[in-house]
Amino acid sequence: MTYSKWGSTMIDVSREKLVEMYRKMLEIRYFEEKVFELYGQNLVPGTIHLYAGQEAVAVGVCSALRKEDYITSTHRGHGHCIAKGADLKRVMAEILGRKTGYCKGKGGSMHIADFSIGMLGATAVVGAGLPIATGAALSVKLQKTSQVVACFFGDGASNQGTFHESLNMAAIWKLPILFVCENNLYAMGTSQSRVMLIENIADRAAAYGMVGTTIDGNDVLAVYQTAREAVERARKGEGPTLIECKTYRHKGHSRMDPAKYRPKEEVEEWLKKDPIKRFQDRLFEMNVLTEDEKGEIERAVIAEVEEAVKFALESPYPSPEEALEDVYA
Ligand SMILES: Cc1ncc(C[n+]2csc(CCOP(=O)(O)OP(=O)(O)O)c2C)c(N)n1
Ligand SMILES: [Mg+2]
Repeated sequence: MTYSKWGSTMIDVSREKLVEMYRKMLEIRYFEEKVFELYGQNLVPGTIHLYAGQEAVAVGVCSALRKEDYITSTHRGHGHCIAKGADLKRVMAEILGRKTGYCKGKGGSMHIADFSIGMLGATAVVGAGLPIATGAALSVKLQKTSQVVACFFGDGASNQGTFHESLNMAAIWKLPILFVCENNLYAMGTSQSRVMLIENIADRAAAYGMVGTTIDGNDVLAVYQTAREAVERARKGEGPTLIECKTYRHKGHSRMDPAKYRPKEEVEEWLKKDPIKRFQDRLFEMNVLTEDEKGEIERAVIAEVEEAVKFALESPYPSPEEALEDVYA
């Protein structure tokens, strides 16, 4: 075991696990860069919301989960899917609208789900993941399995009614759930300070009698350690936790949004806190990673993403006759 210092806490985590976390974060980053490039080439039908910059949240949380545990996602969901172990090829194929994708190319970026790895789905409706996650956690409790649920959502979603209803229900029923708020300071072009009088969204946990904590969402070990503690409490029947991760998206809200509403100094400051660079420096310091190993990992990840792109581009589009298949409403 390697012991890594996080704040005043020592985390017991193996070298393999640390490298795996680093690799997953890189996978998400390269994947998103590729999606951005493909979008620019007009190969992505619909819109996209990129996760680059927020990798430490998805990877930190999902690294504390088991395969059978559940997650719910958002419109910015590629990172959650990848962190939970989705097949890069099928994710890319879905984003490019191809038949080999998770929804046979008919759902696109915001509808990817993979029940075989506990990924209950992305959703275009802001705040819609919260009641789904709460329902999943209730089912876990009633069936007495030892699973837990991690529910990802944004700062904007925390102003929706679904947030308040879900947190209250989860608290009174002591459901095994982690409410993971990715506070990237903006909901589209609206900064948090324009729509909330509080600075820390985790303060809202107290209103439901729930444990709440605000952490550095760009420090993957901080996220991992906090998620582990919340998972442990959830598995013991001690109920939900609200974890607010302060983070920042590198790109605009969606498509080609240049995000001109963000002050230049703010962007620069957050780019310096890039979660991947920070983790990489930490791994060098801890002697977990060498320059050679870093290069090897990068090459392997780039090859894997390129393979996913090739697979997607070589896959056919669904045929018009299939348009109404698998449609439930
Ligand atoms: C119910 C609903 N209202 C409004 C929208 C339009 N919309 C899409 S994303 C978004 C902002 C969401 O912000 P946040 O929850 O902070 O997530 P982020 O985009 O920052 O990841 C809005 C308002 C929507 N999709 N669904
Ligand atoms: Mg936001």
